Amino acid sequence: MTSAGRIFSGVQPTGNLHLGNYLGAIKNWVELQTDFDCIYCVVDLHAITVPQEPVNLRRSIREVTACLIASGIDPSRSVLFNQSRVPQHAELAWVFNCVARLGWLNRMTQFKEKAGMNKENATVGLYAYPTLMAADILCYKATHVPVGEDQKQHLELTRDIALAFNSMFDVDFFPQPEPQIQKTASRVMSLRDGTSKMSKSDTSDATRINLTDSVDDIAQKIKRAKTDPEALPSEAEGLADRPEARNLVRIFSGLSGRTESHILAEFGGQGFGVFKPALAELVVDVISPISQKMNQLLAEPDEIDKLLASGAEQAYAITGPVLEDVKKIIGLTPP
Ligand code: AQP
Repeated sequence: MTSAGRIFSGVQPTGNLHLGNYLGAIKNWVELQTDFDCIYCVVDLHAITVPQEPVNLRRSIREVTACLIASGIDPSRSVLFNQSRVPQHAELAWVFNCVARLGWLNRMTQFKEKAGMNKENATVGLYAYPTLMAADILCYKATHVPVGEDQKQHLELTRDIALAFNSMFDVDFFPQPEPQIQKTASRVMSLRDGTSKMSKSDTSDATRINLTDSVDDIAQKIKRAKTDPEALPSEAEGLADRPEARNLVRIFSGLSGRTESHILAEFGGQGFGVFKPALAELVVDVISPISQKMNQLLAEPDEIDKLLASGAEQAYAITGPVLEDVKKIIGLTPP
């Protein structure tokens, strides 16, 4: 490895990727390719922790792959594949299910959020999601993991599992992966509710900007985005109790690379009738080239499948030996 370290990160093929995925993860992943040895995974085994229609899942795996490539993930520089093609993820997850304690998983807030009121009906897979995530990271002995706010707790658990494994078997085998904090990390919120995150699985398409949206869709969604009747403030503090306004300003900031203060110095005192069209123009400038490239890629689905197969081979070259060592360490195979 000649790089600053090895990055692992993943995205679920649970629907169209949106502006939240782009600003919160993918944009950063593209930049990380310069300094790190990067492994990017379409985490289809995570996707099935909640019910998926097989036809949609199959389509989403290709779409998400096309979207990552169109956004700038370069399969000749980074390893790009879908998780289910590399069996060591699931195999190591089982080993970790036998290392992690129920008490550790009981503390995971994402399970509580995703299972909602009907916890008894949630799948065992949704509950064990964090041990699979630990396996994803550690079967590559990744040193750095880009994490959003919502994944910090899972990364902590990954570190605990690595330590527990090393201590149970008295080895120094798994590294302690470090969170890779994004310079521009921010949570993109729903266009209809500034207090809940923009999400692929939100039933209302009006809540998000998909990376596949047309110019007209983008303009309409931003025009109809919930706001308040006040003009924009001239300073960032003025956004404190205005979640919808803050969200739009943050999206502007994430896409333009300008600070919130800088943006408010320009738009402060003006209404959304001025700000929204400027934001729509910016979103279109960033997203249109991505959706065009994505459509070109999706016109040749076999090529996407070939790329995924080739990425899986590269991934397997790393995970195969790691799992052989794990099996020796725990006594499943001769030393
Ligand atoms: N709204 C968001 N703002 C910032 N970052 C976000 N991410 C997702 N939504 C936002 C980041 O995108 C990466 C991939 O996420 P994921 O698809 O694996 O899972 P998720 O976080 O559960 O995303 P969704 O859209 O909400 O999917 P569903 O609806 O299927 O659960 C992660 O790094 C995530 O932080």
